[in-house]
Amino acid sequence: MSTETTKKDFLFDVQKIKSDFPILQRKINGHRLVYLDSGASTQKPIEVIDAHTDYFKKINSNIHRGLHTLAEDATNAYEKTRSHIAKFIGGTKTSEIIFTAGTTESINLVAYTWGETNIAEGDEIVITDMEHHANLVPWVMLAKRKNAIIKRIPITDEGRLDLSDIQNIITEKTKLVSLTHMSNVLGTVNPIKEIVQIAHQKGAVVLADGAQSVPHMPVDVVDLDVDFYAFSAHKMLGPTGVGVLYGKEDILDKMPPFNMGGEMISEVSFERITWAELPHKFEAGTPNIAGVVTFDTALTYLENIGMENIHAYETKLTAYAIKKLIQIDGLKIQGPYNTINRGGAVSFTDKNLHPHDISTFLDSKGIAIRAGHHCAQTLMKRMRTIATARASLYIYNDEADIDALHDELFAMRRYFGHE
Ligand code: C6P
Repeated sequence: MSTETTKKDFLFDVQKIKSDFPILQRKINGHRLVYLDSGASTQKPIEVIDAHTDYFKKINSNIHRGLHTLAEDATNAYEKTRSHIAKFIGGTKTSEIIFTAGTTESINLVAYTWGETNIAEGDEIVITDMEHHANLVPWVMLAKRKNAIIKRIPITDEGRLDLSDIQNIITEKTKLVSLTHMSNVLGTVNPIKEIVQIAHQKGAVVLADGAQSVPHMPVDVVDLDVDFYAFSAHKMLGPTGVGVLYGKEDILDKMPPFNMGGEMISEVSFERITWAELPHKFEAGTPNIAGVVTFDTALTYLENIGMENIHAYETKLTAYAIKKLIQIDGLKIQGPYNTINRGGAVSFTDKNLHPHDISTFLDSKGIAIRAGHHCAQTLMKRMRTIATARASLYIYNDEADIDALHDELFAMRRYFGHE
């Protein structure tokens, strides 16, 4: 993580940041685009868009194979991103950074390799009541295959983890604790470090789903002491189809490979096949080279602002959003009302209107939010709702965007006769 730009000396010039994102100039249904769906995927600054084009204009080639200049340039650019990520998440070894297609694939990789070899009948896998399907379905299916047991850390009505019974939930039988660092629905930031300590005392490994945290706050996986950490480039200004799995080297070393094919082997004969060194053992075939190379520019863009500054700015903007939304009659925020250990995913329900109708109305005014179950159906059930509307914030949002959301929600209630 770059510490050159400190919290104190950085002026968060959101207008300048906005001007870096060409898509924000677009009109939607005749209105200025107010993009409040960054939890689903963020927009891309011009630097990232140009880096993608430049890759194809200047260095396009396959990696780790060719001996010609282009192949070397592409390999170096690809590996440069790996080193950059290793620094970005706390100074890990590059052998511990595996490129995948996204958070979903990163978690599936662990479930199908570590999970298949380490989970046996009667073992316990602990998740929480606020997981995205990406961190729930692979474990439920693994448990079914192995006759293992899924246990859940419950949540409070406020939308925080309820750790009051944690010593009975994580036990000596627990092999894995897999939980989200930040909820994509509630915005809650979970105490990963505390949970890692408890899990390690009981001999369990911990996977944290960082899809919603790495883009918004400084994350140091070494300090957190997690065993696995997963995230996606497209939620942090980078391209789609690129994800990261961080894993501790000693654990990755013992895991079998995930996909079989080219580049993940050392020697192949009909009698015996040996695997490539880390991290290549887990990167079979031709990866998304252009995407990985482009991701480097996204990381630099974020570092130039500084993750501390991003976190501080978004916390202030989240507080403003909550303050404005609670002024609207009939609207309920689903998730913590204060911004302590809370990110900028702000879900809400309206006592009269379905979230899909809210989203459609807002879209007619140029405002993009997400509505639905947010790939968290079990969480919806716990919240006693079938869906929520969700505004999710990022570095290019400002108070004017929140005001637009507030004013149109207010107008919407009047329009539907629910003043
Ligand atoms: N959440 C949202 O709108 P992928 O699709 O693999 O990049 O990320 C999956 C994922 C995993 N964990 C969490 C906490 C997530 O929020 C997501 C993606 C998006 O909330 C799309 S459903």
